[in-house]
Amino acid sequence: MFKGFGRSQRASAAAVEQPALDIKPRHIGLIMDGNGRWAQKRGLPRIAGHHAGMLAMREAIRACDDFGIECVTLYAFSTENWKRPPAEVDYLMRLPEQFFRSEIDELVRRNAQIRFIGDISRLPAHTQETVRRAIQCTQHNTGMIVNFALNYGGRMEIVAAMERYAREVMEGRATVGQLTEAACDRYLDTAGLPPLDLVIRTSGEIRLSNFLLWQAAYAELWFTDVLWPDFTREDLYQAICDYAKRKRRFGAIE
Ligand code: V0D
Repeated sequence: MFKGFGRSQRASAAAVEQPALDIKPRHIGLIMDGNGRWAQKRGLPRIAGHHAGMLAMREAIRACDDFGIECVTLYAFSTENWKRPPAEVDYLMRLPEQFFRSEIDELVRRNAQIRFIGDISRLPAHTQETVRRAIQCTQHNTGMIVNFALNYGGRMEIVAAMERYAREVMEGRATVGQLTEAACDRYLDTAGLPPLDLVIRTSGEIRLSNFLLWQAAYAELWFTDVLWPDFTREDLYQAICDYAKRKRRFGAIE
């Protein structure tokens, strides 16, 4: 069985390459693309692809934790996804409940903390309820942060940050002319999370699609043609190894 490397920092004999324990991303962003195409290829409805995608996501969360990643941000629903057929949006909005029901025990056992970014207030009431429950169940946990991007858009997040700043100026709690990049970080939804080190996108598209725009400024980007439901911990391991290789090369010339 493939084990990769975990918090105990042991390497598996099955790993062909020596895992790079020295350089490891702290925060990984996942763009889980290709669920619809995966289903289409099998003559299944798109929602079957989303369900398979959820299972792949469960495995990716486990693998991140086993590999000792501090934080993973999962792009589960973008502000653009509202344009999909209503029945599909409806199904997607029920996935948090499904996931919560089957996974919360394991996440609590793993000491994982669930967080969210994006405009939760526009989600259906039952989805918001699940989100709140997931936060509540795990808020005191100190292990890996599992951060769901729900109704999230990078530009919208930056606009909201500017609004927060403007409000602080109006209320006399901030001064114009003293804004720094570090201060901007604190107005974003990702405030308090480790810096984003690696963005992984599946399904062959080579773009960010409004995901963590500000945060991705210095992140490594890793793309694969694998469709999200087919993404395994071996793929994740490959991405993490490639990340370490790039960083090591960088270190050599710096
Ligand atoms: C579909 C692949 C888990 C990408 C993963 C509402 C798209 C499966 C959640 C989830 C979705 C959200 C909150 C939570 C627990 C689980 C989820 C959506 C879509 C959009 F607290 N999977 N998942 N949410 N998909």
